[in-house]
Amino acid sequence: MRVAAVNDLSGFGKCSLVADLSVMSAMGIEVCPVPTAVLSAQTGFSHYHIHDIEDMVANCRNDYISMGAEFDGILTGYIPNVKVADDVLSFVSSFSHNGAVLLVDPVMADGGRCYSNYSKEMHEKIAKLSSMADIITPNLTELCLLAGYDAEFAKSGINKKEAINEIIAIADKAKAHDGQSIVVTGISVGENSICNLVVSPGEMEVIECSFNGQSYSGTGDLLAASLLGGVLKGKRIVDAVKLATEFISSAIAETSEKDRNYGIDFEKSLYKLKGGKKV
Ligand code: PXL
Repeated sequence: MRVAAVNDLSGFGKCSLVADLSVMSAMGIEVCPVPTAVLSAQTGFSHYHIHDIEDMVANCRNDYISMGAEFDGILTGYIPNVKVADDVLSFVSSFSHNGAVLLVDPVMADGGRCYSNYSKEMHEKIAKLSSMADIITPNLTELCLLAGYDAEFAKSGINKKEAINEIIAIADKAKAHDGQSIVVTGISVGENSICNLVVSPGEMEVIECSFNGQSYSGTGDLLAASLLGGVLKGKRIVDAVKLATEFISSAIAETSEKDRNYGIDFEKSLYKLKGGKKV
């Protein structure tokens, strides 16, 4: 099994390619990193630099075409700008064939707030990319943006279980084609509980777990990588999300860091994805 992980490399934040490589390698999957950007730290930190590697995705695409490379899965995540977004669209068009599973994490926003690189043009590119995907993994803010729904909804009014029905309706609007599965990540359902919602052809499930009130960097990336890994290993989407949720909850329980920007101590919980025992 081989996955192209089209994502950024951030020195601090335990997100993006750090999550993709760690998680899917632990699951026995070869990961080819296709860096969209190199950052000193993820953009939630007050000091960070984005290094310009604008031609990297296009160069990877050209070289992999020359090599005749094939992928069983493609995961896309953070995209820094419109030029790279166009190259990611071309990369995906070139390699999402022969049954390759395309998972798009439409990284744009969180907690009702858009990331610093968000713009109308970026929105259009990410919406186009999402429309090509077999699976998308938006958080609630990103789901609202994709569905053309007021992102204010993600800031307020979600602390109630009744809101789940409204979120299912928004997911239906965001769905680009009948075969698409949407996994809405990190929905808060009360003070001590959080859930991931799966809206998939023929199945719908709310997967709930306990919540310590902190929203850590990289958890969306860890979920996307373990979900794609699980699906490539033959799991149903619901079962793959259950395993991913258990992995992330266990990692949060092991986390001593208080600053959300540094991410979670997932290393000690990777054994759960391997189906092994704690070491
Ligand atoms: O985890 C999402 C993400 C990925 N990559 C970068 C980010 C963020 C969220 O802030 O800044 C660089």
